[in-house]
Amino acid sequence: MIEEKEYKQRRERVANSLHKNSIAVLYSALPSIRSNDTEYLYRQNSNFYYLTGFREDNAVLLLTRGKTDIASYLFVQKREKRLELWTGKRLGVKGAQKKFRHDNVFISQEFEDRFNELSKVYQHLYYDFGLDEKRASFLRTKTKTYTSYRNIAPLIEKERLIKSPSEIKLIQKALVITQKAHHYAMSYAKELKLERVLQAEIECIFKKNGAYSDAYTSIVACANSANTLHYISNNKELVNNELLLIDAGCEYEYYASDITRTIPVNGKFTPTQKELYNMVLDVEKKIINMVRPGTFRSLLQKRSEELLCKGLIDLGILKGDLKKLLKKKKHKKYYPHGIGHWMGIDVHDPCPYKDEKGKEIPFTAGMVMTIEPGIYIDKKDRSVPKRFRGIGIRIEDNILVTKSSYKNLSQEIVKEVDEIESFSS
Ligand SMILES: [Mn+2]
Repeated sequence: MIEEKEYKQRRERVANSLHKNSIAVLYSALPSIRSNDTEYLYRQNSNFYYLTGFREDNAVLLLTRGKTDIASYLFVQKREKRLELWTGKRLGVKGAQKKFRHDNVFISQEFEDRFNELSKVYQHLYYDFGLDEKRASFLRTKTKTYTSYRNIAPLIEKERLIKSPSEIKLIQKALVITQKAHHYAMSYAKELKLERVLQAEIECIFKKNGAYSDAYTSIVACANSANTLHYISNNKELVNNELLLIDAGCEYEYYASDITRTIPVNGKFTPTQKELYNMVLDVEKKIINMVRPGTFRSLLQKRSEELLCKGLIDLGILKGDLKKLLKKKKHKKYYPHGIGHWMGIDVHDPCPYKDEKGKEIPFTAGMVMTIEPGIYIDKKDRSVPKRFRGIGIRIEDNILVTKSSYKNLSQEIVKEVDEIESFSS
C-alpha cells in the first residue's frame, strides 16, 4: 500500500513546481455512461489519484503556491443517506480527513465559492488541458482573468516517471496475479472453444486474486486475428493447431501490468511457429539486456528494428541487403509498432519521453517500461513463404530500470518454448 505521507509528498513536490503566485485545480474523473442511465465501472483520473489516493467521483483537488507557502485543499462529496442507498457509502469530509490526513477537506458544493475566493489572491491558473469543455470553461470564464493559464498535467506526469519502492511493489503484485492468468491459458487453452471464454477466464483469475479489473481490454487473438494489433472483439474460435496471442494484464490497487504471451492453442508449437517465435524471443531478450541507466528508448527501438529485420531475412521472409531494407523501412510492414512504453498507474503511462528542451530523457533507476517486439504476417501476404502466413507473435515483459542495470519484473511468466509446452502436458 501507499501511505498517506507519500501522497502528501507528491502534492508538495507538484505544488512547489508551480510558478509562484499560482492556483492549480485538478478534478476527479467523471463517471462514464455505458448506455442510457447505466455507467461503466468507475475509475479515478490517474493524475488525481497519484496526488490524493482518493477513489470517489465528484471531488476536486486545489493546490496553491504563494510567495513562500504552499497549500492543498480537497473537496469531496458529502455523505447523504438518499444517495448512499443507490451508490454506496462515501467517506465524506470526516472520513477523508481521517483516512488521508488531509488538512483542508470540504464538501464539493463549497468548491466554487472557495475557488472564487482563492482566485482573487493568485495570478496564474493551472488546470488539466485535457479536461472536458464544461469544467474547463467554468475555470476559464466564470472567474477572473489570470495572467497565464497553464497545463497542470505535465508537471504531475513528470513526477510519475520515477516509481517509488511502494509503487514498484504494487506493480509486482499485479504481475503475480497476471502470471496466474497467463499460466492458466498455457495449461487450458486447448480445453476451451472461444477466444472470449478464455478472456473471461483470464479476467476471472484477475478478480479472484484481488485485482480491481483488467488494466486494459484484454486481447485474446487466435491465428490471423493476432495481426490486428488492437484486436479486442475476441469473438472467434480457438483453432487447434494455431497460435494464440494473449495481451492481458490486471490492475491492482491502481497499478497496471501489461503482458503478452504467444502460445500454441493445443500446447505444442509446429516447427514453423517455433522458428518465428524463437526469432522474436531472441530479439526480446537482447533488447531487455540493453536496459540500464543512461541509455535511451530510441536506441532500443533502433536495435529492435535491426535485429527483427535481420531475423526476417534469415527466415526468408524479407529478401535483400539488411542495410538497404532498413533504410527503406521494409521491416515496418511486419513490425509496425514501438518497442515499448512507460507503465504505472496507466498501462501506457503518459510520462514524458523528452524533456522541456526536446531532448530524450535517459533511463533512470525507478522507471518502468514494457519491452514488446512483435512480428505480424497477414494470411493474405503473398510475398511471404506460405508457411509463415497468418502468424502474429508478440512477447512483452515489464522492466524496471535499477541503479546498475534492470530487473525483469515479469520474469516468472514463462516464455521459452519448452516451458510453455510443458504447461499443457
Ligand atoms: Mn504494452
